[in-house]
Amino acid sequence: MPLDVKEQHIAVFGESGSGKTVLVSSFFGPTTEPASSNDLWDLIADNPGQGARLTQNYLGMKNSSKTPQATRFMATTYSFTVRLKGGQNSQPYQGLRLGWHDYPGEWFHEEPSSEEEGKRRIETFRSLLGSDVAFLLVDGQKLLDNKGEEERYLKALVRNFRQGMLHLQDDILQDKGPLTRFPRIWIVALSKADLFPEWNVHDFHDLVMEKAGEDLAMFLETLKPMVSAPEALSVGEDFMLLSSAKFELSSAGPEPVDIDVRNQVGLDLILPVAFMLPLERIAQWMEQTQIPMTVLRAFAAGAGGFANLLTDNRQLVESLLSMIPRVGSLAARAAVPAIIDAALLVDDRLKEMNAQAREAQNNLAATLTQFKIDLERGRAQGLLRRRT
Ligand SMILES: Nc1nc2c(ncn2[C@@H]2O[C@H](COP(=O)(O)OP(=O)(O)O)[C@@H](O)[C@H]2O)c(=O)[nH]1
Ligand SMILES: [Mg+2]
Repeated sequence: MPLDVKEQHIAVFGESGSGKTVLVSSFFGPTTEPASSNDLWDLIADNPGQGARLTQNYLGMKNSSKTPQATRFMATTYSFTVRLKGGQNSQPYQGLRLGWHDYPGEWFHEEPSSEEEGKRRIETFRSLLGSDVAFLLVDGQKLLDNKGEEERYLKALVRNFRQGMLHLQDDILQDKGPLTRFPRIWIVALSKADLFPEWNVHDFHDLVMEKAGEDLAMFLETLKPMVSAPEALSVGEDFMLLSSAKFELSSAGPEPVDIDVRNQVGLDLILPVAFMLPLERIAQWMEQTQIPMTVLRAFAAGAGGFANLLTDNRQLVESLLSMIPRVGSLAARAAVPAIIDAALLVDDRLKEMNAQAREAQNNLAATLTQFKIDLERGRAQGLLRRRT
């Protein structure tokens, strides 16, 4: 019997060599090891062949310090399910599904080799539209290679992303006009953060904004005409640090001499970011702007439906539920405090709810409140910087 799952998609943009394949391998690989078992859920690769390949990549790094084979130009979509443990029959979902879409950076500055390839790019790109969250990877190695003149790399990177978007704009939009469903949170993520052991996310943020802040602002301007309610777009407001493993390099060559896969940074924040950050952002947008309900609803379809699982206050649940499907702006205004409460639950209340959910073996609520706790932890540890 197929599981009833809640689905969420992320899009990962990064140039060749920026660490995309290693990232997804290190995200999935450890979950296949008995030592890493999670008390609330198992992570499953929906395509077994894909799961086997990722595991192989991971074990190659772990046991032989061997990095995965380069896959230039290849866009790949992975599908994972967070399968909740225990009989969850009374619950609305038995699992959470994460669609993970890799976009190779070359697509942005190299012409397709054939018409067929061009078509495939557009098709693949369309899958982007189902994502709420996009990651723009900044390659830590390239940052290091350009030490002292980081703007050279950073500006070129952001410009390439922007050019690519401009290029595909017509094909994606066709004559549909601005899109309601579109990634609205673009997180700037440093890959290979182990190369900067002394950095926290604010150091990274400051460098990016100082050297390429204008370019990010231009990227935002490029995206605006593509979406309805462009006020509901966060580009360059969220930052994070990622390291798939600690790589020890030698001066002899590019091959690492040791890869310590136990030393990961930020990978455990990917699920919380995918599933909880959009919900939190809805609350912020509702609070500060007049964003049309159609837009919030489309966005909420991904994230907001969770809100009712996060609180036991009936009234709050009802106002949330009524807000998300179809109400007009007046009622929505009235519901604002409620959704904000649910999405911005903090500290003690959150921990209390998490404990209650675990106690009651409500693994869905326990997982979602845990994700929220994880986001707070990520912030406190200086790994995640969210829009304020
Ligand atoms: N220091 C460090 N190096 C990494 C990390 N992830 C990847 N690398 C290096 O970057 C290379 C390219 O990574 P890969 O995932 O294949 O890049 P892709 O082309 O974006 O898929 C790897 O072979 C590693 O040498 C990381 O977390 N830390
Ligand atoms: Mg790759």
